[in-house]
Amino acid sequence: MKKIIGISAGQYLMKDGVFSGFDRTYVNQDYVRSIIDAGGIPLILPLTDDIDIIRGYMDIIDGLVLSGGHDVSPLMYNEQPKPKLGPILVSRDLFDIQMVEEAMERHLPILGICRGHQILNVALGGTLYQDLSYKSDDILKHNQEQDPRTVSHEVKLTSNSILFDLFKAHRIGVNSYHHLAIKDLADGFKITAVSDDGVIEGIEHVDRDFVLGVQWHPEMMSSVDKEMAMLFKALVEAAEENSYES
Ligand SMILES: [Mn+2]
Repeated sequence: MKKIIGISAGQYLMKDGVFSGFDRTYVNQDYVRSIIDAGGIPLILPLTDDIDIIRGYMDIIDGLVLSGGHDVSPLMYNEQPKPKLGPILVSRDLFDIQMVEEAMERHLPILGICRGHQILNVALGGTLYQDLSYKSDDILKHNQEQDPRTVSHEVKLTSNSILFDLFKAHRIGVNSYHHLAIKDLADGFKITAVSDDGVIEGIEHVDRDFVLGVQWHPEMMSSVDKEMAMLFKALVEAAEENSYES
């Protein structure tokens, strides 16, 4: 049977239409398509604060995608909010952090995307810049205003990384939809992709076969970019090859 890849869902309050005022669980279709194209079974995992449900998710899935969404609350890494922090959803932060802890315990492969890349770092003890301007006043444009399938800026890949093995290049083009970035890297991770302004755009866990975060959105590029699609294939393959018995 094909491997089941869980995708952490976001949640937002409907502001218009018949269902205005109702919370909606969602992921962008590109995540679903990317998992299907990679040969996996996508399964959307709605947020909950019930640990038994989270553990139930873990019993079902073979790999985990942490999807994009709200800014991460700085309270998750013991900092107070600064003025440029955007909208947060603390219930989702707590959900994602518990998902990471449970998935790590079970040695599941994890792919964190954008917010997922950030929360992966926070869940394992790292910190974030609440806005790129708090890192430096000389940074690249990371908020893309063109087709999401196209390249916005480049990143340098480090050798001896999953990303370098997939892309077989020291520089690749990525899209960019973030104003937060990793500040202090969590223990156990190495940096595998950096933009020219020093923003950490890729991380990998050194003790696991496939626990990886990317600051860009490969799922949006995977329909037109073979290597971006390969990243999802690598996740599904990691799920297939995972022999860890919890
Ligand atoms: Mn970027």
